[in-house]
Amino acid sequence: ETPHFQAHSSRKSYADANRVSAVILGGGTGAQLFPLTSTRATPAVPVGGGYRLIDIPMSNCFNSGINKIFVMTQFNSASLNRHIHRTYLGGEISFTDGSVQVLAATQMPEEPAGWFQGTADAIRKFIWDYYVEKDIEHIVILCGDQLYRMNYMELVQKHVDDNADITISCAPVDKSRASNYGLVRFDDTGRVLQFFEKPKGDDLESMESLSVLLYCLTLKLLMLQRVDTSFLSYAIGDTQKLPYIASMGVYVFKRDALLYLLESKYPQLHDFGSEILPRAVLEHNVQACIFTGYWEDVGTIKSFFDANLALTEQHPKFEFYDPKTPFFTSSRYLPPTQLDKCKIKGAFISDGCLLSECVIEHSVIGICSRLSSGCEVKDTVMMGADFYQTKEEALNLLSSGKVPIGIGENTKIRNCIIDINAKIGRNIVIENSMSRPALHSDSTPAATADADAAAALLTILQSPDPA
Ligand code: ADQ
Ligand code: ADP
Repeated sequence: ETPHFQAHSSRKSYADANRVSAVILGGGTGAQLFPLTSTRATPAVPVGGGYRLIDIPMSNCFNSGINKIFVMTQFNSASLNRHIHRTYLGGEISFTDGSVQVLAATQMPEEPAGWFQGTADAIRKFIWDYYVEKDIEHIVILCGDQLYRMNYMELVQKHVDDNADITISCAPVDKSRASNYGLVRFDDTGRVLQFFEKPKGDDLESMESLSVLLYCLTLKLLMLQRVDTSFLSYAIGDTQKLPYIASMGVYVFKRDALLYLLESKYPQLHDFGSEILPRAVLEHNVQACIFTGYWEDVGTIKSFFDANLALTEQHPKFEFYDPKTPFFTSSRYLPPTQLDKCKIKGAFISDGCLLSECVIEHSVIGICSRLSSGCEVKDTVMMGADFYQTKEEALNLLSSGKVPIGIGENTKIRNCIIDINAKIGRNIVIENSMSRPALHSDSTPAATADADAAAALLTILQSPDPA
C-alpha cells in the first residue's frame, strides 16, 4: 500500500505494521472520570451516543493496519470485555492474524491493591507480552481517553525515517490549557531538547515556543509530513494563540529503547510523563511530530462533557464517520429511533430511542434512551441504555409502581451526564444554575433534584450498577 505522506528524502525503509504492536493505556485509578468509572474500566465509558472510549484508539489502530493490540486496565470490567469481543473479535471487524488482549492490573495478586503505579509501570508489568512475536520492532503507546483520528503508521514511518528511539506525537495548545500537558521544546531537526510534565508559573513561561526558530521548524515538520497545506496559514495565524507544543501522550518507542529504559536504566521509575521522558530526552534521540488534526483529551469529567456536546454543533470539528477511516463500535441491530411530536435542536440522537412529546436541545442522546412526554433535556449527555426496553415493558413496570429506564413525564434536565440505564422519575427538575464546579453522584435508582445537585455545575446521574 502507498502511504499517505511524502517520502522522506533519506527514507531507508518502510515501516511494517506487522512489526508494530500497540498498547492502549486504559486508565489508572480512573479518578479523573469518576464516578463514570466507579464500576467500569475507563475504556468502557460510553462516548458520542453509542461508542465506547476504547473504540477510538482501537479503530485508529485498525485503520492504520496495526493488529496486535494490548489494552491495559485497572480492572477487567465485564462491559469492556463484552464490547471488545462483540466489536473486534468475531464481529464484522476481524483482525486478520491479529489479536486484542485486555491486560488487567488486578491479575497481579502480589501488588498492593493491584494498581499499576503509573503509565510506565503498567507497560513494564506486561512488557514481555508485547514481544511474544519476536519480530516486533516498535511499540505504539496510546491513551485510552482521547478523541482524534490518526494514522499511527504515519507516525511510525516518521519515527523510522528519523531513526528515533522515541517519537512523541504533539499538538499546539493555548496557554490556558498548557499546564495540563507534558510540554516539549525541540531543535530545528525536530529533536526534543526538553520535556516538562505539566509545568506551572515560570516553568510554564520557559516552555513557550514563540521563537521564530520553532516557528519555521513547525512549518518544516508540517511540510515533511505533507499535511494539508491550508494548515500552514492556520499555523501562522495561530502561533500567538497556541504558543505551546504539548505531548499528546501518544508515543512510538523502538523496542530496544523501551526495554532499556524500563528494565535496565530506570526500573524504579513509574511514569512516562513526569519521570521517564524528561530524562530520556537527554540521552536518546527523541523526536517530536506535530499532529494537525482535531485532538481532544476527554480524560476529565469537564473535558468529556464538553467534547461530547461539541459533537452536536452544526459544523463539528470532529466526526465519528469518515468512509475511509470509520470508527467502529459494536453492531447492536437496534431499531431506528421512534419520535413523536418532539422538538429537537442541535442534538445527536442514537439508535433505538423512544422519544415522545419532548424537547431536546444541545444534547447527546445515547442508544435506547426513553424520554416521556413533557420532558426537557438541555446541555446534557445522556448515555442511554445497554438493552432495548419496549414500550410495553416500560408500561408494565409503571403499572406495577416501578420506574422504567429513562426519563419520566414532565421532568426537566439540564447540564447533566446521565449514565447508562439510569432511571429518572417524573415531574422533577435537575438543573444547575450556579457555576461552582462540583460533582454530584446519585446512586439511588430514581434520582431526585436536591440541594447538592442544584449547586453543582454538572450533575452525574447513575443507576446503582451502570454497565
Ligand atoms: P495525563 O493524561 O494526565 O497526561 P496520565 O494520568 O499518566 O497522564 O494518563 C495517561 C494515559 O494513561 C491515560 O489514558 C490514562 O487513563 C492512562 N493511565 C494512567 N495511569 C495508568 C495505569 N496505571 N495503567 C493503565 N493506564 C494508565 C498524559 C501525559 C502528558 C500528555 C497528556 C496528553 O503524561 O505528558 O500531555 O497525557 O493528554
Ligand atoms: P413514590 O412517590 O412512591 O416514590 P413516584 O411518585 O415517584 O413514587 O411514582 C409513582 C408513579 O409515578 C409510578 O407508579 C409511576 O406510574 C409514575 N412514574 C414514576 N417514575 C416514572 C417514570 N420514569 N416515567 C413515567 N412515570 C413514572
